[in-house]
Amino acid sequence: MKGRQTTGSTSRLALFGGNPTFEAALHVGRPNVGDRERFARRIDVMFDRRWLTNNGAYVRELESRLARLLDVRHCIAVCNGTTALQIMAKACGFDGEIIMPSFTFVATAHALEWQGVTPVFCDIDPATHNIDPAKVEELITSETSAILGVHVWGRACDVETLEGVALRHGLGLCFDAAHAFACSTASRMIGGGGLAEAFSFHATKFFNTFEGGAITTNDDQVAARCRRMRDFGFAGIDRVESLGINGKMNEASAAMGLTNLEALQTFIDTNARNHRLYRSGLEGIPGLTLVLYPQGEQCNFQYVVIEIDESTSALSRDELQAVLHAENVLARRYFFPGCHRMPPYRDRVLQAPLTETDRLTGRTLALPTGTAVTAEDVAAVCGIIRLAASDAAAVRAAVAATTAGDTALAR
Ligand code: T4K
Repeated sequence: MKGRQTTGSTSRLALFGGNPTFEAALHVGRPNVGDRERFARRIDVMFDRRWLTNNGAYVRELESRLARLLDVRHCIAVCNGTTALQIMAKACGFDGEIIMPSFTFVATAHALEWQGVTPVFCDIDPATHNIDPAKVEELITSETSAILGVHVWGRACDVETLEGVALRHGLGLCFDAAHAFACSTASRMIGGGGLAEAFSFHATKFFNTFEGGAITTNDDQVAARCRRMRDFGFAGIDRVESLGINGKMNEASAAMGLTNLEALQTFIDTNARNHRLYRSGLEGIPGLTLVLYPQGEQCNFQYVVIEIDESTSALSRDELQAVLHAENVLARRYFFPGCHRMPPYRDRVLQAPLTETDRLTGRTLALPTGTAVTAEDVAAVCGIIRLAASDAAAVRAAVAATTAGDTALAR
């Protein structure tokens, strides 16, 4: 453990001048790293082959392993999750408007906006944090080309109902599965839903290729278009068949992916253990609930997210975050303030109120997990939260004083 246990009186909290529990920052998403020697050996082979990118042997091996794991016909590896979303939307022929949730990482909206497709934000179901299919229908206009669901925290959208809506209105359907690698829904691996799904393998994701991502699909034509578009539109030497971009995954990234795949179960087990420990460590704190994962499904437990209901909690989400940051626990407010409140979207008129989204963005806090976070670390984080909640009035006053001090300094 990198820190000490924070128990006893709140005066021990760093907010009141005590030493931070953690000497070094405890991040929400330190990268999970598989066997370094195996990775180094793969890199040696890569140099021997003198093949560094552009559909190399490691990329092809990774794609076929991922397709098998996700039980899907095609997997197209790309350089990051944002590019995966862009290529997916373009390859599916989407234009005009796409209905998507605002409660997601801003990359989901940016990927569409960047290529001239307008994101139309839909409210979420507060029980699942995912796009509310009942609210999708009222946003459909003559400009709508598709619905983009996001499997937030790795918990699947209501795929079946969204499929029904898409079918009724002749719309495309695809998914941002950036959080949902190695998760299942209705006992099927996420990856084969809608026309296509887009994954992120960013360093902070539970499975990473440094930077990277993939598009998965069961549609042969969508797959062929994605492959072409990833490589400038080339369909053969000197033969460009469509608009394209450079979305290629390099061989070092694919080598990292192959190495991390070998350690996947360890990553999942560690995340599951941490989640279990947070669950017991935070039990019974009024107003605080831990986001749970569906029983009986495969799950990566990538995110440990707490929801703080200010009407029953002694401290607000932001007060709790201030306490944790003072202890060097860098909890994150994913996905505050919601895409619709960020530029360039915030000046636009909403087509429908985002009441549940606005409520949720004020309540969620992501806590550190992953293989860099030990059981002792989790116990210490839970101890800080419990201690802060036990003397909320003093904590609230200290946070207010710190904030007032910061404001005065800024002037
Ligand atoms: N769709 C969704 C739903 C997504 O969540 C994302 C990405 C995307 C699409 C786009 O996929 P990519 O194009 O990124 O592949 C992070 C990640 O950068 C982002 O990938 C992720 N979602 C998002 C939820 O979280 P930040 O701004 O919080 O990243 P950053 O770099 O501050 O990292 C988070 C923590 O991890 C920090 O506290 C520091 C620590 N860290 C980070 C890196 C990069 C490390 O310890 N080591 C590292 O190497 O967005």
